Amino acid sequence: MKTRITELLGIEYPIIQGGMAWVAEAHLAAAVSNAGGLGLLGGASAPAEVVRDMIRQCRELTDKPFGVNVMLMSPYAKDVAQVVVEEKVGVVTTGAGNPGAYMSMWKEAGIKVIPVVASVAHAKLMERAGADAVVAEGCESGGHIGEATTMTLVPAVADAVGIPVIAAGGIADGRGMAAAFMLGAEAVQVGTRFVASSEAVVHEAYKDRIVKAKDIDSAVTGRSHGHPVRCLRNQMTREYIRLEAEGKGFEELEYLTLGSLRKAVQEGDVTNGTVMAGQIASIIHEVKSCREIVEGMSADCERIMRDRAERYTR
Ligand code: TUI
Repeated sequence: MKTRITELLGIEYPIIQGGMAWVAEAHLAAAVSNAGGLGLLGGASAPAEVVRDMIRQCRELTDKPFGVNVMLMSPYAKDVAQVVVEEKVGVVTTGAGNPGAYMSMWKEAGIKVIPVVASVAHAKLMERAGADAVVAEGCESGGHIGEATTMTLVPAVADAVGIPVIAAGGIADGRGMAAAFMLGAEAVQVGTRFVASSEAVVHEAYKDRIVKAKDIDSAVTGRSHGHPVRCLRNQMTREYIRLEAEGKGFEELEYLTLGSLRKAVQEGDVTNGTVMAGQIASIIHEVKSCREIVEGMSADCERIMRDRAERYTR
């Protein structure tokens, strides 16, 4: 499949792996890139030197293009922003904020910059600031989310900007990918589906929780204090949501989630840890290799787009 995104990034399939905190490390990113998509390393809240090591490790594992996600709420964001320049990373995506302060530095270094946006206003701002593309991320996504759904955000952003749009949030198979293309996207960013991949260095209990998730298992914590995070329901989310209903604020609630994503991803504590995952977890029924995911999604997407066109236009 050829789109402006496959051309821009020099990749075979228009599939980008989300830069997920604690999950998007070198093995996963390299596996996605080796499969023909774009792997991303998640800077998350890691110190800059840890991100530098991840970049160097990823280079050992693939000679294909890969990128780094800079999480702008990180206390180390400024240093990570510098490291991607020093390490000559080809592609940077950003999340959870406005990357305006780093834009000229990255563009001067020849980096392709793709901010994740959750609104039309932010997408327009990023286009004016020189972004090469945007990821329009709907609130079906796991982790830190905005308000709009993928179904409404993607066409609205596609209408509002001239740069290519990558759809994210609720996409885990060829049907979702085809739907995103119908909404005006030229690639998809996929998170949860890659967490449940054989190459993801994630505790088996976390993968199993995704594989067993039902449609109603998704919860959002932190809406009351303006830091909404989507994850799978468990003891932690029940307690969090109960305390939120009692009117507890961000500071009081933060202790519940401190280190809790790492606890789930690395220790497999899916009861008290934070199991970030998108709503689409419920259609994921087995762990697959990154190659199976990338090739399977693309093949199904192409077939669906061809078949449906014939079915509805006869
Ligand atoms: O960043 C994400 N998802 C994330 S980051 C993350 S680490 C974290 N953990 C706990 C609490 C908070 C963060 C886990 N998941 N997705 C990209 C994304 N960006 N979604 C929404 C946004 C966003 C929101 C507001 C982007 C920009 C924005 O405001 C723009 C502005 O002008 O400030």
